[in-house]
This record gives sequence, structure tokens and C-alpha cells, in this order.
Amino acid sequence: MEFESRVPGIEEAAGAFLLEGDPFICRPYGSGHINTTFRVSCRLGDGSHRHYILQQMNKNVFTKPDQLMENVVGVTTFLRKKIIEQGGDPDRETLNIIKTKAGKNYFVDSLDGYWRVYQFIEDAFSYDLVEKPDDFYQSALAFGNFQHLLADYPAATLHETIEGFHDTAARFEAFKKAAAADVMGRAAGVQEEIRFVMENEIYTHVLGDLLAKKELPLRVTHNDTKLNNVMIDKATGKGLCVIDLDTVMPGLSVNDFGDSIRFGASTALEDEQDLSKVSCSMELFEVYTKGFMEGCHGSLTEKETEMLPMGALVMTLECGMRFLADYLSGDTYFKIHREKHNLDRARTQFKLVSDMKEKWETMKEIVAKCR
Ligand code: ADP
Ligand code: GN1
Ligand code: MG
Repeated sequence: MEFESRVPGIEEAAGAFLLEGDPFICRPYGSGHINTTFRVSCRLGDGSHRHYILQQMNKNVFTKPDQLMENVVGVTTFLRKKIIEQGGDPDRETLNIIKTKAGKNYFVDSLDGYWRVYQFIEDAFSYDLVEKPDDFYQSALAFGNFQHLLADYPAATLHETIEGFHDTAARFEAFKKAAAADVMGRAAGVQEEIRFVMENEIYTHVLGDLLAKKELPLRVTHNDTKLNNVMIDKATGKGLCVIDLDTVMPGLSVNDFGDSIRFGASTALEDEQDLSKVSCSMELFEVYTKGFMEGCHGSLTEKETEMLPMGALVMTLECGMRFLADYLSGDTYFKIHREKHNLDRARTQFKLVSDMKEKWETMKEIVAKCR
């Protein structure tokens, strides 16, 4: 098999799974920031091709990959059953794990790298930028419905794959530490950005406070609802399958909503360097709000609905803090593809936060209208 790009352990891993046909090429795939993803193509007897996603899990981020896989197995098995009950196609509407030749759900290579294989979802797209509003609407339906499907999932069986993942107040503390430690000597060059975070501290504990007071319910949520984590069916244009299940954990619905807005309602890519192109589109905000509410099947409480704009602002601020903290710490968490990549990403998030504040009343009106 030809490898377009190699990471240690990949050959061993590619040979470890029960793939149909003859694997002939393995190439890097997608634009995720965390795992290392490849597409493996296999030739079948009749000359046609079959594809798989081969993924090395990020052990720096997911320190307990075996627990991570227990979650993914649990959630995909649960979803598969529900999709079958509802007359859907379980081979395309949820991720499907391909087992190893030894009958395991993942493979550990001789360097202790963790690998998994998913069936490749054919004839579907995932986007880094909204091309047409209906795609964003369909993604909202899919993410809302994902939460709806998991409403009766046994939450206590889920491992916390990343501790305090959306504990925004703790993220703020971690940010301050990174800025104070300044291990790369980069803080002096980003004083304006650091000041921006400090001035917005108040938003870092709003949602946590409401959760603590039980004014917002804890649900089983996806926690990483960006547009490229949902597959859109090429033929029907519908949201087909929610992917990237590594952070499915108890969480807040408004965070799932908000993370989608910060990524998908932006008028530019997450790493756009020309900030004049970056704003939060109210047209896309409305489209997503409508779809998410529909997808949740009316299960959002009054308070959750009221806090949707806050979810958008908080998730955007949190993500910006995480990017900036990673830039200050030497880019150890998110994959980067150029110098200052994390700084560029942080800047788009802060631009979006400022824009959302300006559009606050409009966002509230849109939510009220969609209720
Ligand atoms: P990361 O955690 O790094 O974001 P993902 O699991 O989201 O990794 O995968 C990265 C990208 O690979 C996705 O955005 C999507 O484009 C593609 N992808 C992942 N799983 C599948 C699949 N089963 N079928 C088709 N494409 C997939
Ligand atoms: C990461 O894995 P990916 O690329 O879908 C990150 C999210 C961030 C996002 C920013 C496990 O998502 O939390 O919001 O980058 N995932 C993890 O683009 O940290
Ligand atoms: Mg992803």
C-alpha cells in the first residue's frame, strides 16, 4: 500500500483492521485539529473502491484512550439501535467502528499509539465554511436531533474524556496561567488580545453559575458541534451523520448550540487573517436557531432557550481563550499548519465576540421569534 504521509505506527495500524478488499492508498484526510486522520482506499474484486477512515487518537489530548473508545462504542451502539427502530440507515447515520483482526474496537501499536477505523461515509460532505444556508440549517437539525436521541442515554456510564472540557471559568484560569508563565516569550506581542480576555472575564462564569443553581439542566451533549463534525448527504442535502464523538459527555445544550454558531455562523474561516471578513451572520444565526430548536423536538427549557445567545458568546470566547493559551504555551494542543496559526484563530474568535455583543438585541429577537 502507498502512504502519502506517514506517522510512526501507521503501517502496523493499517494492517491491523478487518478491511474489505485490497488496500492500495492511505492519504491524510479532513481538517480536524485533534486526531490524525487518514482515508484508506481498498480495491474490491469487481474493481470498485471501498474507503475507510483510519485515525490515530491524540493521546496528548485524550489521556485515557481506552475510556474514550468505551464511550464511542457505547454511544454508537445506542444510536444504531435507535436509528434502526426509527427506520433509518444505521450504516450511514451513525459512525460504525471496524474491528481489528483480533476482534477489538481499536488497535494499540508497538509504540503505544492508539488507532481506530470507521466505515467511510460515502457520498456526503463536511464543510469548513457554510456554502449555502440550508446546509447550516440541516446541520442544526442533525445536532439538535443528536441531543434528542441521546436524551435517555445512561449518562453515568460516560467517562469524562477531557476533564472540565467546557468549564469556561476553569479555562479562564488556565489562560491566565499560560499568559503569566509565558514560556515562549510571546505574551508581549499579544497584549491587546490578553486584555480582551481579561475585559470579558464576566462571561466566563455565567453558564457555570446557572448550572450550579440548577437553572440549566445537564444533558448528554456532543460538545464539539462544529460544522465539519456533521456529514451532509450529497444526494438529499440533509444532515446525515454526526461524527467526532470523542467529547460526548454530560454538558449544556446551549454550549452545543453556541459552538456551532461560533464556527458556522461566522462569515469567514476560523483562521481567516483578514479580520474585516469576520462577522457573525444574523441570517445564519437565525437559520441555525430554527433548526436546532426543531431538532431538539421542543425539549429545551425556557431558560435554555433564553440563554442560547449567551451560549454562542461564551463558546466563542472560550475557544478564543483556548487558541490564545495554546499560542502562548507553544502550540502543544491544536494542530497548526503555519506560524501564529493559533493566534490567527484566537483573533477571529475575539472579533466574533465583539460582533455578537453589538448584535446582542438582534440575537435575542431572533430566538424569541423562533420559540
Ligand atoms: P478531529 O477530532 O481531529 O476533528 P474527526 O473525527 O472530526 O477528527 O475527523 C476529521 C475529519 O475527517 C472530519 O471533519 C470529516 O471530514 C472526516 N471524517 C471523519 N470520520 C469520517 C467518516 N466516518 N466518513 C467520512 N469522513 C469522515
Ligand atoms: C477541536 O477535533 P475538532 O477539530 O473537531 C476541539 C474543539 C474546538 C475546535 C476548534 C477535543 O475540534 O473543542 O472547539 O477544535 N476539540 C477538542 O476548531 O479539543
Ligand atoms: Mg472534528
